[in-house]
Amino acid sequence: MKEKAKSDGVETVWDRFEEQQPQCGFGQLGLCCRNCNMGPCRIDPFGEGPSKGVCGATAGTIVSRNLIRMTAAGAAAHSDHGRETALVFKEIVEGEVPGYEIKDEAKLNSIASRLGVNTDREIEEVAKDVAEIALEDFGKQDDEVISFANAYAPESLQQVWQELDVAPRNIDREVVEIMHRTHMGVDADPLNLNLQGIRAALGDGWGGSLIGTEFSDVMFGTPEPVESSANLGVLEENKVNVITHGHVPILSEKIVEAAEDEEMIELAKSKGADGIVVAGMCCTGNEIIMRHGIPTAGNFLQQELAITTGAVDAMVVDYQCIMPSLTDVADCYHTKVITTSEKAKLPGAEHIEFDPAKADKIAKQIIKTAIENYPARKEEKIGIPEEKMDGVVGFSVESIVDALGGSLDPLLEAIKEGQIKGIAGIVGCNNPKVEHDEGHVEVAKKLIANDILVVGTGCWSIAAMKDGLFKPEAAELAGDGLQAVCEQLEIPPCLHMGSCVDNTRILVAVSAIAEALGVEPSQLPVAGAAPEWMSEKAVSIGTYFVASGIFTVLGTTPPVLGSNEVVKLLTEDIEEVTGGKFAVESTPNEIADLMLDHIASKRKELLGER
Ligand code: SF4
Ligand code: MSK
Repeated sequence: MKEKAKSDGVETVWDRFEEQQPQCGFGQLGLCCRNCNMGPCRIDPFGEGPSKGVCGATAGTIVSRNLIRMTAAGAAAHSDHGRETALVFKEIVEGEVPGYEIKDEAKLNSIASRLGVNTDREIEEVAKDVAEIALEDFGKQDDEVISFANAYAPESLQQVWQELDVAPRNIDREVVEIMHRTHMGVDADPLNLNLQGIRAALGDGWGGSLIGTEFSDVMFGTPEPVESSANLGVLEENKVNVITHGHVPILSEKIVEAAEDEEMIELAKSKGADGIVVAGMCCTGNEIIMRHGIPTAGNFLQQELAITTGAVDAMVVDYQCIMPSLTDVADCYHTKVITTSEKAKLPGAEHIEFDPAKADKIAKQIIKTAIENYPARKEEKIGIPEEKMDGVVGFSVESIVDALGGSLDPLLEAIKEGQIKGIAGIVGCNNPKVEHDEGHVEVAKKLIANDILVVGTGCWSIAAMKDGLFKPEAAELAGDGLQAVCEQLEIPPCLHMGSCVDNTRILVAVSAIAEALGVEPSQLPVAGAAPEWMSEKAVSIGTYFVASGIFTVLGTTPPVLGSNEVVKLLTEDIEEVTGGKFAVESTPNEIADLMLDHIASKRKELLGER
């Protein structure tokens, strides 16, 4: 597809990446500050030029401020998504959004029970209280930990947070406080700055993102195993192809329904098409593949290539991870790029603003726009690759427990016996700094070969699926122990747990395992990796995992190397307090080795293995 792009005269992310070389060294090291207009200031990493900004800020201060501003942006993105989900949920309860309903009452009751809400009432009453508590977590003004973190995080973890004074008090406040503290002349202490970064990240993982996941399950159903397929080959030449790209399931759920509407199918036929294909991309794709088995066209680095097939009649985007270049690429074909959120508009795109109160009508309008664009295809530019891969997805914590026969015990037993040596979470994006999908796939393969059960989310999931790692037969690539468990349970050795906000499913699973074993999450043979991360959300995700006791390996280097003090804090010192820490490794082999070593050392401590 890169070659097709070239011959069609389309510029892609890889071309622009080349044009940016060499990228700014100060930026790579985190040593540039432009937080006030006495700057911009740069610190000389070789110690020959300036060692302080105009205001006197040191490398440690500047690197820390830059890093936690990344965390703030990532936490804000996730949590704003979570808030939107919670607001629609509240509107369901108030009867203001007729297109939506409470689909999973059992999940709602289980959330309510965790929050201490009385469930022995009409479901609407329960829902009202749960919605109120969630929204309070975004706006309360006291200093107590947010209710969702309090209800979901293990007691031992919460104690650590209290001791460090990093328990999140309000999801939004922690983000705002980062912006305050990093303003010129406020917080200059690297440790203090990074602690606030941790607090905001915890507000994301155990707050905003968690609310996003849990309420989406209640409204759209908790995922269960379902077969589907992934890669650009899921597009069909003779059908109207609609791609939904971004992160929020609120609209894409309705687009899936609208595309199945007889009236829409008839309209597509009247334009000469055989039907309508809806395919996902990035995490909107993950949301609809997990719940409905809707195929996924690709992950982050494939968004431009999808349009390059010449067969995408509409690319419908909500927000996050949407390249502004999409409209330039679409100009070379007939594709309509449709923006739907007031928060995320693209010059050159058609804007059809989404309103949950008119969800069905708007979803139909979008599908209709795609259908009407079908006859505008440029025949000579159509070229859909054949590649697509099948697999089983839909592994929520609930469905994993179901697959295990109703309790975690068989998994715990397999871990204790050594059939499964440990669990690894692989998450995150694509990044043109590394070969597309290679890190994701190779790390996963090495881990399963060493009897590590792999779970993951985001663009990792799409990479793993395209490589066949979600097929039950992929168990053949696993070590003998893991292979036997997979065959017995009829599951693949790599499990798709959802979108980026659904990393909270991994937090919940790890917490449940720790509690079942009576240990802290940091004592478990568990490790995480983000081999190809690029987004600020990944900074927040990595930080909340580390602050929750998980060893996390990054495959692309964060902009922190300009300060040894900050590097030491994140890769060494933090382990003494939270039990988790970061590491950075660039090759998939070494990423996997670090995770394997960590898991082996935890097994030794926990189970006395040699
Ligand atoms: Fe320079 Fe300090 Fe202003 Fe940053 S805050 S731009 S280091 S003077
Ligand atoms: S979509 S945040 S590129 S995983 Fe969630 Fe993929 Fe990363 Fe976006």
